[in-house]
Amino acid sequence: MLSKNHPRYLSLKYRHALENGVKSGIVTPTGMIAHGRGEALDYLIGERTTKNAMKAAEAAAALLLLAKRPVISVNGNVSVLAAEEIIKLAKVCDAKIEANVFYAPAAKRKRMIVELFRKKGAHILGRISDAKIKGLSSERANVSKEGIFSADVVLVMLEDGDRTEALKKAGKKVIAIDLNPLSRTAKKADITIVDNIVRALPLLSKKANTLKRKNIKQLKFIVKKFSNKRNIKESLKIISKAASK
Ligand code: PTJ
Repeated sequence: MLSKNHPRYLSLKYRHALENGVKSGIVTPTGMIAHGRGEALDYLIGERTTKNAMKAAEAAAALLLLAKRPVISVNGNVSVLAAEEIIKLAKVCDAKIEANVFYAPAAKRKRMIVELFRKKGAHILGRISDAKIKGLSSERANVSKEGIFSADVVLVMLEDGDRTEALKKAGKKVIAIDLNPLSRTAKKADITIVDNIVRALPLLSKKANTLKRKNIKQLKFIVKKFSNKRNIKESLKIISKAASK
């Protein structure tokens, strides 16, 4: 019998959560495809957090602590895989959480996400979309004025597409968690953590808790010395090394 921390056991647990999410409608059926893509890439990085991802997580935690209006954006997949870890991170970084999805029926699915978080004791934004992010034609454009619209730092995950670019054009800093270092999201973000969200989110909370002892100057230094381009290159090296073994 597999232990509860064994990657195979966890992988079945997450698949099951997503399957149930698709049945209830909170997860879009395409979410299963996104998850499969993630599983394949996770396998290539050894289903563990690399040193490289740790460096990115440290810079991301520093940026979240420096932010004045940080927002964590959650969609269907993220909600069923890691709602509790999101709530913990939001508390540590004093961030808002907002439901934002790509696939229809967007309003209904966002309501379900808000409800899922409410049941876990967290009030999140997304039920009301009273602002738009310019340059986006998808549902992702519809946001909350007090949330993503006025955020200075946005944490995004489990998505690819043009949103990161649009958020950056709107003057925001973007942190992404993405197992694919070559996705548009990963390449356009200011800081990309190439890791599985189920490991990266608790790591971010841990790093933020530790970095809370640092002053603004020290936090700024951590962010400044981080290069996303270099970090992505390193992640690609890890993947190609695994693939050539
Ligand atoms: O709930 P919605 O409507 O917003 O739909 C969301 C999905 C996930 C369906 C949508 O955004 C989508 O299709 O995403 P993509 O284009 O498949 O991109 C998802 C990215 O996340 C890919 O680069 C995957 O490798 C990556 N990914 C998948 N699972 C994980 C992951 N990254 C980190 N942790 C994971 N567990």
